[in-house]
Amino acid sequence: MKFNELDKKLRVYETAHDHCVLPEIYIVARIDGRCFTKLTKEKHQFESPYDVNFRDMMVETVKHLMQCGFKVLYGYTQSDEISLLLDPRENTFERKERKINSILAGEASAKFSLLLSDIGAFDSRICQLPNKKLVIDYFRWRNEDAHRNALNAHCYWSLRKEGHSPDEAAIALQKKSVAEKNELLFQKGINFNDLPNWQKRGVGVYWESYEKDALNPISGERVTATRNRLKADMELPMREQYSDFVSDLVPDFV
Ligand SMILES: Nc1nc2c(ncn2[C@@H]2O[C@H](COP(=O)(O)OP(=O)(O)O)[C@@H](O)[C@H]2O)c(=O)[nH]1
Ligand SMILES: [Mg+2]
Repeated sequence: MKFNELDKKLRVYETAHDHCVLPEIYIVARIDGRCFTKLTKEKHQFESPYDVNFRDMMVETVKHLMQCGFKVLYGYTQSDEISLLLDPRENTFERKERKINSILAGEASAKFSLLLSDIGAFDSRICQLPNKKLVIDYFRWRNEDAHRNALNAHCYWSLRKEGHSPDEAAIALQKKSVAEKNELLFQKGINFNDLPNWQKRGVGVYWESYEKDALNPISGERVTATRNRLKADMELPMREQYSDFVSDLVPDFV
């Protein structure tokens, strides 16, 4: 068979299910570490429940994803996951879902592996959100998830560090309410309210503008130029204030 015939015959199998996200649908990608339970506790001994080096590697990975070819308005990370809000006008690769997912998973895996000096792989999935309210609720959901995980993880690891087995610690927490978990920590000298906010709320990454001294190359005059840089925010607000904060970052369609 000639190349042209083969090309025509086989191309359809490659492209027929190449779904494009429709215009005016917001795209949020969630990139998640693959088998990171094993990676953080067996292959590498990161501090449990929270490790500052691990957090910083995740933040660096978010920053890399925000500069790898897509226009990303907001990045958010908690635990081993990253959420990215793409600019709604983003049209790279005609908004092909497979292309966006494979590039983001590949770039995240490459960056994180370099930082770790070992293999750390990520998957990626896209949420197609039809309105701004849902985008705000999406980020609120991940923010609340971080909060809930922080309470559970601190309780679990305080029991483990006292010598309880994984099963004993899990069973002890199974039927406890939020108030009882707070009390459990308090009895062990930990006030949940005083724990670092990045653990309870996650870390947000967004663009900020700043003034930079520069030299006009033609006139030689000193001028100030406005530049953009990424800011990692470890003190995110929570609840309604977080929804308002996200709302300010999400553009309306015009
Ligand atoms: N030791 C440690 N583990 C972490 C940290 N952040 C996230 N993890 C772990 O990463 C895993 C993320 O959960 P999940 O994605 O459901 O598990 P996976 O399917 O094994 O990747 C959990 O086991 C967390 O305990 C950290 O700062 N320190
Ligand atoms: Mg994971």
